[in-house]
Amino acid sequence: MPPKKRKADGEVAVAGAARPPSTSLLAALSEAAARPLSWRKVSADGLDVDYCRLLDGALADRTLAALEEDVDYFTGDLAQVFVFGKWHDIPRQQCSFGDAGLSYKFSGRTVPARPWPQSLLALRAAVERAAGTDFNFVLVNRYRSGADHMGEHQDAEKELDPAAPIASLSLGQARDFVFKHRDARRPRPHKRDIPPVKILLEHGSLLLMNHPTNQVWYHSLPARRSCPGVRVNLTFRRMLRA
Ligand SMILES: O=C(O)CCC(=O)C(=O)O
Repeated sequence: MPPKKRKADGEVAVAGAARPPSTSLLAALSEAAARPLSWRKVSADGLDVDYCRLLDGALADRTLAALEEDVDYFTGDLAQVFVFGKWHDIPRQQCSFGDAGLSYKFSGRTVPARPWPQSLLALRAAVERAAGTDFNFVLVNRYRSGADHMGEHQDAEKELDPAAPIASLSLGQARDFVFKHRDARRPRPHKRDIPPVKILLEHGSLLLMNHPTNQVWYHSLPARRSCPGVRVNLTFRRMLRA
């Protein structure tokens, strides 16, 4: 493996700059997206999501290996959040890529989009074909172990195009993804007893969060000590330009 470039805090290396992905991986991703997919619909009050296995085990393994080689994650300020008056390291690794000039506000941070590396362009094309829509930004989250997690939140920022789904591709360790209705989080007497919806996100799976899911439901990826393996998740998004 070639040595990784040294970077200043907060700076992110451009993934894939050193070595382009093999043409066979690019071709296999394009073939995978052209196959008929078997979708499962999950719906509840204001929740509308679709789930399928986009990549088979072998292709998901190769894609994960390419991303592990190519992608460098944020360090320094961009790897921290300000909560209850203190800075904390985020409990996972994160970086983002997108079309020129785009950025995304997340956990009180403005996350800049780095230029798309080739491997992620191929993955984006496969996800776009499966989802039937186009995306201009991706947030990549890497969970080093079952202790890494993401707390309850909504992806309802104003720069997200509400008409486009958020497409979440998962690689590596399977982990539970939990949706919670906004009214189930309210204090009594406004609280409604709506059960959470849990979906296991498997290696190579694609989850589409369709409108109005993100306005009505919160989602999280809870810590799971029984799931020690590395997991990489990519949420492809369509951002509106200011
Ligand atoms: O890793 C996951 O599946 C969760 C990602 C997520 O919630 C997000 O990017 O907003």
